[in-house]
Amino acid sequence: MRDAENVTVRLADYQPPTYSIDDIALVFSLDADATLVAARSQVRRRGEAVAPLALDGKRLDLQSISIDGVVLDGSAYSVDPEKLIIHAPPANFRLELVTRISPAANTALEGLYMSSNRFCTQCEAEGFRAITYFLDRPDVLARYAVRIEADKANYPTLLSNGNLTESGDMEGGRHYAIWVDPHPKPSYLFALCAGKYESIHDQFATKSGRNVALGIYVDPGDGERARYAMDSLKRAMKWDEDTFKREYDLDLFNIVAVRDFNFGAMENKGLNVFNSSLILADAETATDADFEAIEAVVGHEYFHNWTGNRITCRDWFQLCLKEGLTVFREQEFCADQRSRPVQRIKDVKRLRARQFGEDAGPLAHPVRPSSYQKIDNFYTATVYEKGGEVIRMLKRIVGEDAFARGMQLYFERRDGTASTVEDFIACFAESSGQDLSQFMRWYEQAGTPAVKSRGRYDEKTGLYELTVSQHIAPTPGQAKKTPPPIPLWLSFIAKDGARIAAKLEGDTISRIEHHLVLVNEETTFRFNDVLEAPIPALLHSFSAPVTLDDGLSIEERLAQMAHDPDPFTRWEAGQAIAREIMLSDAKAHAPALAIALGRELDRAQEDPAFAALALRLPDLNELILASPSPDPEKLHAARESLRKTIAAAHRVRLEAIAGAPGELPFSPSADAAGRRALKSAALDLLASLGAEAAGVFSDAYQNATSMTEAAAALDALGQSNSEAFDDALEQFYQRWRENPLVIDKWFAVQAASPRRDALARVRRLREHPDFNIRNPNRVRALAASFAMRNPRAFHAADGSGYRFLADLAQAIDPLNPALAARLLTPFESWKRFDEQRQQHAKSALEQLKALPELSKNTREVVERTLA
Ligand code: 0A1
Ligand code: ZN
Repeated sequence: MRDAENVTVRLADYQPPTYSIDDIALVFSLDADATLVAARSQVRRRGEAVAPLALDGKRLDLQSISIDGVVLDGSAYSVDPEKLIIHAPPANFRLELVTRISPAANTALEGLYMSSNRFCTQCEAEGFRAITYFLDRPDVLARYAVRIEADKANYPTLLSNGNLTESGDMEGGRHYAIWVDPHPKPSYLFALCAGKYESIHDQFATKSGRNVALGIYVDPGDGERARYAMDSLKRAMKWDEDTFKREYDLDLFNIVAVRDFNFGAMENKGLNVFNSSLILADAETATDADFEAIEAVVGHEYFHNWTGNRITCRDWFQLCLKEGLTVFREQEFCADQRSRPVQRIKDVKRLRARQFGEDAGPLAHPVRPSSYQKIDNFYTATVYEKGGEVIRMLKRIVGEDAFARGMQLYFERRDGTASTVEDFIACFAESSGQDLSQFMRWYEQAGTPAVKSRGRYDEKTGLYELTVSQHIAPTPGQAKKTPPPIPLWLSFIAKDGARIAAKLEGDTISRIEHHLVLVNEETTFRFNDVLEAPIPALLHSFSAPVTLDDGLSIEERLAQMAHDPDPFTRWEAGQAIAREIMLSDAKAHAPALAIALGRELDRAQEDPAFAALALRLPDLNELILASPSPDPEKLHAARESLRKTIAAAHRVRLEAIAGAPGELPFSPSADAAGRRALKSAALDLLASLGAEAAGVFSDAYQNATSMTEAAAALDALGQSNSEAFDDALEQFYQRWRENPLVIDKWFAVQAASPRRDALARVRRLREHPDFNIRNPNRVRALAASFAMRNPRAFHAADGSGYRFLADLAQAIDPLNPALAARLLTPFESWKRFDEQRQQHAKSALEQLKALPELSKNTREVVERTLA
């Protein structure tokens, strides 16, 4: 069935609901092809006047409807594909509905669906309406009681939110379970899972002495692989108590891992549902990045219990209220579990890789968008990652104490409510006594501020003047911008690395660190008593999500690399030199950078994880974004040439690192992972030497004692054009063919390999018997790896990469619109390229746009990208 016309929803049109539903009792009679859902809701009108009740619904087959026990006459209500409207209901009544749905036919993976013969739900954002008619909006909070009935042999485990109050057998080999969630919640947090699982169990004693039973449910045979997730969960629970004074509030907390899932994971109350890729890990099959992601996402979903579930969003425009804040909490958790500076650099890399491009293209939108067609399309890097940065800046601007007090005020005051960004910010205005109205611009304006700074030092007077300006380029629908407050965490060093104290005009003492806020378009900060020419670092720990043109010379950046006290600044100085060399063909500086990176190698044993980051140059996507008229071929060549200079200069040492035996027994600890990261970085650099270094990679592959090492060696073989790549791939496939998560890696490493035959390879892989268009992980392993990690092939001048992606999205769209729409986001950069590429991208997008049956999700993305 064709979707209804696209309708734009606007924040400015928000109206509170005219009815509330305080309690809902659901009975699920589970059957893969025909599940019956009986819903009994207690409905209450909020206003005086009689008003129609419009309930949301989609793909539902209404079997019966009654009010207070009386079956409704056909004239009392009407049904269309998206609504059930009861024309004149009483003020307070019991509504009973029975709907029939088909989980087996649900390929969209939204609502109730099947994954490997297990039932599973995904209700955020608007999936509950595919289960029953309801006020499916986050500001309607109800208490849920859920009875699940199913065949006992096929579906022995029956799970839902809250606490299990009863279970037992029924006639005909069926059984039931009743789950009651005492906490009122919006429908998007509803969950149900049923099937055959293996489970692992543990316990957590909360600070106040409550004992929480923890369970993780996975496919039979996978139980042991969930241990790291369980360990992460317990650490997250403890951390939230220690850091934010937040305790868990139910007697049990369950996680279910599913193989088919559109996103990473979902924070349903007491019953988190996870993509299995973010639960399952063991020494042999998971990379360190997998372990890190599991820790981060298990933490993220758990932290939602307070930031999202107990305090939820009034409407979907407020999505960042839960997501930005929870990303911030997740990042802080990971920083505390591992190395704070390394975590910060990784978070910045991710922000730059995903969000800066979004902010600079046709899909740019504010952290709090003001309109949307399909909210599914707004689970973006801007809402999540930039949303997290906004919280980090808020903390910098109000200060640690006021931030901590503001958070406690928020938790206390807003608990149990559906809130807005304004409600949140008000807590910090109160705790800090600051006027935060200008800060709201971070939520309202799209676009990455471009900050420019220039310093002038007067040796005679010891005066240093630093002029800092900001500018945000126009974004779709926002031609004019007003300056947001930009926190600058600033300090100075001298050429020899000594820290330089300076007295800010108006201040009484000299300081070695300055916490400033740029509130205007341009400000000159004056510093006195400056004894030497200072090299300024303005964004310690990347204190604001901006681009910075600080005009420093290569020599000054080299001094920062060697000496700046802030690890982020040291790392960034190296990246900036590399960018300059690659973008402006400043090849003459390549040897100097190679020497500086040699020093990183010298001290690599102190902090191998940091050295690994320093050795990785900005990737091609970053260069494309930073280049006014990007030519992917040229940029790739410039990057390879610089990598080659560095690799050749340090070949012996890099080979020694790459060839060092793996550590056994395996440990996923940050330290061990850091040593493996250095090894991977060495392999990656050596890959620039081409097939001549292939022996090192083959050896590294054969001798690998962990998936991290094996994957890094494969990746290097893929880059190096060596024929050994195919042999290793075949070996890898034969070894892991029964493990879908590892086979995802097999697809991904090939799709990301920057070889001349990349496109032919991904085309062959699309036809591979293990490729499955219905499994989002497999689709992303092929398509997202190709479009996002292989920019040279994706942006091929003949448009072949664009056509591949558009064709695949077209095939997926009728099955899974949310996935298809998301796959297309790499097109966001199309307008930055030359005429020929633009034509190809445009025609690929127009081919999609012309499809009459295109889903609302994909249509919105295509139209916004083309606009
Ligand atoms: N709230 C989840 C993300 C999520 C969003 C939408 C989904 O389905 C359409 C699924 C998950 C999180 O932040 O982890
Ligand atoms: Zn989230």
